[in-house]
Amino acid sequence: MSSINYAEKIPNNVNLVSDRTLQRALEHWQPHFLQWWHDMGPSDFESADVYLRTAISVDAQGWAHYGAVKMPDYRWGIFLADPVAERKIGFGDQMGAPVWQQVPGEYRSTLRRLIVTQGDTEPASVEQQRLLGHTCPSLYDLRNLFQVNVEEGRHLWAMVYLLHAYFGRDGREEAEELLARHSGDADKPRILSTFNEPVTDWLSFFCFTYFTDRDGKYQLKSLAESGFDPLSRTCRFMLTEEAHHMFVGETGIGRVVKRTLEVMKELGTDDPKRIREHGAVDLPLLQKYLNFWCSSSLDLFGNEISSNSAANFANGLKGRPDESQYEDHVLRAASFKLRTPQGEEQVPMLNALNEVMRESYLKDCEIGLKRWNRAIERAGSSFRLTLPTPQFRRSIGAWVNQPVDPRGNLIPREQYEKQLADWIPSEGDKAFVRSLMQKVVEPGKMAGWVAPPDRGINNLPVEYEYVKLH
Ligand code: BYC
Repeated sequence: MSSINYAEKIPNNVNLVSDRTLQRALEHWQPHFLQWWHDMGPSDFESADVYLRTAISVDAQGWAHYGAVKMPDYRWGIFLADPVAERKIGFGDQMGAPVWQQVPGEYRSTLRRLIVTQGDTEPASVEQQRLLGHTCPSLYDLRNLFQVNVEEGRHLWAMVYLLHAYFGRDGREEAEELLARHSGDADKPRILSTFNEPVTDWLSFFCFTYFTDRDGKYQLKSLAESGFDPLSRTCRFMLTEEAHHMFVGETGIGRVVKRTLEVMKELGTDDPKRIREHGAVDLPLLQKYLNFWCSSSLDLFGNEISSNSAANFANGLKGRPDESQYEDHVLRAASFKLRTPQGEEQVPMLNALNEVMRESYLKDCEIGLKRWNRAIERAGSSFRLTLPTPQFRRSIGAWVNQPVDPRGNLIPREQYEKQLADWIPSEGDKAFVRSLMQKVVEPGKMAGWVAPPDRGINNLPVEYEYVKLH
């Protein structure tokens, strides 16, 4: 077990004290990070005591330590999963060779780009969620939001550590840039599209943590396979934290469904207008939010055909999630059947790995849908929530700007434009959802559009005062 030394300015299990230059570089970056947190992190809750989980060691028992913390005092640190003895590269043309403890010169810029792209999403999500605290549906939810936020901050630290420790001066410059780009900024936006979308209501937050954090899970899993061992170990530990973020999404949407079903039963109707008048989210409206966030998150896998992904795999930099479940780890002879607007094409598997990942991601997304639909079915409604087809509303790749409906049919563009407001939230839908977003901060009380959770955090009751506001 690697334990974390909390006496140090930057908690870590990478023996930071032994490298004074690195320690000084990170200590120089730390106040910039704190200033960014103050300027761009959760607004107006700096003096609140939040019941947060902090990692105190990286093994299964010790990584989650709970206690009341003011967010600016959160101990953001650098934690890597324990090394695997004699680990070998598990895929690509160098399969079986020992993993690298240093960055191979020929892969330096590619690895830096991958780490920067990953790192950029972490502070971006905190910025996107900056104002949500003001409309929290309960203290339980407020605490979960802040837990997600501080951990995204820690994930930024994880990537900044790699940049500082392994990429010299350009790594340090990239670390500064990670604090200089901002979500939705006209001049310096975040790198990936979804991370510039506003997340201004809690329905979007639940969808974001369900769909977008799940992209995080898949990308981190594929980087956890990397032949660059420090990146692999970093991502392995990040995945333990990521699971909670998706839990927030899955149970959040589940609680919205539950509350809607209660209102439907109470009113004896599934008429969206009546349900909205009663202050709940009708199921067709929820479907629109799922369509929006799922399709946006699908873009995060990149182009269907990508020479980047082929090279990353062949060179051992980025594998497939759970690489060991596959039989062929080289893929030089394999091909993939790809659906394009022009018809089906047989393409080299190596070039189609973004699509392979997108497909397995979508399968994972189905899990929550099944659970929510079971609840809907049990309540006697014939409505079913679905995922949009991956060809719907794509802004990258073979299907970019193609008029495809959520079921995957290519339809006349005019019809598509007209119907889009039936498939993703219209301005009116968004205004309605915003009208539901009223702050509820009495311990144990919930906003009327969402059911209480089944249980509280860390065996505490739901009524516990998870955030003490001052
Ligand atoms: N928006 O060859 P292609 C998370 C760029 S989420 C804008 O298809 P490739 C989290 C692409 O970067 C996980 N640009 O790309 C979740 C490339 O540009 P360059 C984040 C896009 O390399 C919630 C160019 O288009 N981690 O952790 O095969 C909260 C050519 O595209 C987009 C990662 O993404 C887009 N949607 O694949 C907090 C892992 N898509 O490089 C956190 C690291 C593509 O030619 N990143 N482009 O200038 C990667 O593995 C890859 O960069 C991508 C793209 C999978 C993103």
